[in-house]
Amino acid sequence: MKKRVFSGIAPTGDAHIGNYLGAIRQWVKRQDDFDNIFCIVDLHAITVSQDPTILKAKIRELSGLYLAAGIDPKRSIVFVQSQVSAHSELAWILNCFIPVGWMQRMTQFKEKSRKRKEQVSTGLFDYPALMAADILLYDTEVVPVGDDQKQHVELTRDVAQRFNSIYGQTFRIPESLIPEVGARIMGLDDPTTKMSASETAVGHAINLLDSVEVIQGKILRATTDSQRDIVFDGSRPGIYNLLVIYELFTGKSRKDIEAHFDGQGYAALKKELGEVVIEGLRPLQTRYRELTADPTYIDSVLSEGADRARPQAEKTLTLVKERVGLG
Ligand code: ATP
Ligand code: LTN
Repeated sequence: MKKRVFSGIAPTGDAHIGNYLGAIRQWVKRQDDFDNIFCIVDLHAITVSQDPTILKAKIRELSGLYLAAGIDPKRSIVFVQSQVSAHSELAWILNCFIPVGWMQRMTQFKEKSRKRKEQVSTGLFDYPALMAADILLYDTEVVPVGDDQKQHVELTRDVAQRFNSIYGQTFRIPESLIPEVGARIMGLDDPTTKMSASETAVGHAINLLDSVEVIQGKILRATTDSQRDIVFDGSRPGIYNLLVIYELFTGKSRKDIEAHFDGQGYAALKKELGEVVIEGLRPLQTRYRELTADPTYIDSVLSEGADRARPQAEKTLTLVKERVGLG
């Protein structure tokens, strides 16, 4: 029996190379090692305000990107979170077992609420309870995510343990799986902040569907420093981030990369990095265009995915309700 994997991405903004290198590419690489469920977490998307027409389109776009990146719907379940109502139901129940103090410690909430000028929703605060429900519904053992989600997986473990200690063994305790390199790709405009879909500055992120010209332009304008050496030095975040992206797209060793750029300037690095990223994304972009040429294909994959996920989720939900004494 393979271990169960569950992971997801919110269909907010444009998917970027941080999502790809930190999450999607890892899922694809280890697709055969696990029994996978990959979700498009649209209920998480509405924790911040969304335009309905755009949200609907982004759900299909992100699904298409999962498939174009190599997620095979025959080997992995791909579905949209809101199509399986057990996610919302279990999130409510788990809410009742999560002390407010745990939620208040979540750094993602603190950062997101600090940045937002408009009102912060209760949903944004409660985001980790819904994520815990996603994971716990499917007896998940492994949650492959970027570095920023580690704390949410910890909270998931804590609430699962708490529930189990009150009601007896109900949930399996999951673990996060975080890549050694690429778990935290930084913004090109500001290499001290994580590349993020909700950051709207034009030069911030390389999006997976960006054109050749846009990718080149963003990399050429990336923030660096006033030094010269092209070496992996964590204390120089701009150059370090560009080199990590280069490393991940080429698969070359750090030693070889440093030797390759020895004596060259930042302009040479940026030019070559642009080419490497463009070539690295080309197969995904081509496949994306092929897949989306048939407008019904993605919806059929999603509907089949939800049909496969639903019975598993309902089984867990029924057990939980019984344990709690509901109904
Ligand atoms: P938002 O800022 O709107 O929350 P995001 O760009 O951070 O969005 P998420 O939907 O939160 O993206 O993340 C989806 C997956 O991609 C998660 O596994 C997350 O850890 C990973 N991820 C997101 N940003 C990065 C990044 N900069 N580097 C590596 N992994 C990332
Ligand atoms: N919060 C995650 C997205 C997410 C997720 C999940 C990831 C929602 N539910 C379950 C793994 C497992 C994020 O990346 N922002």
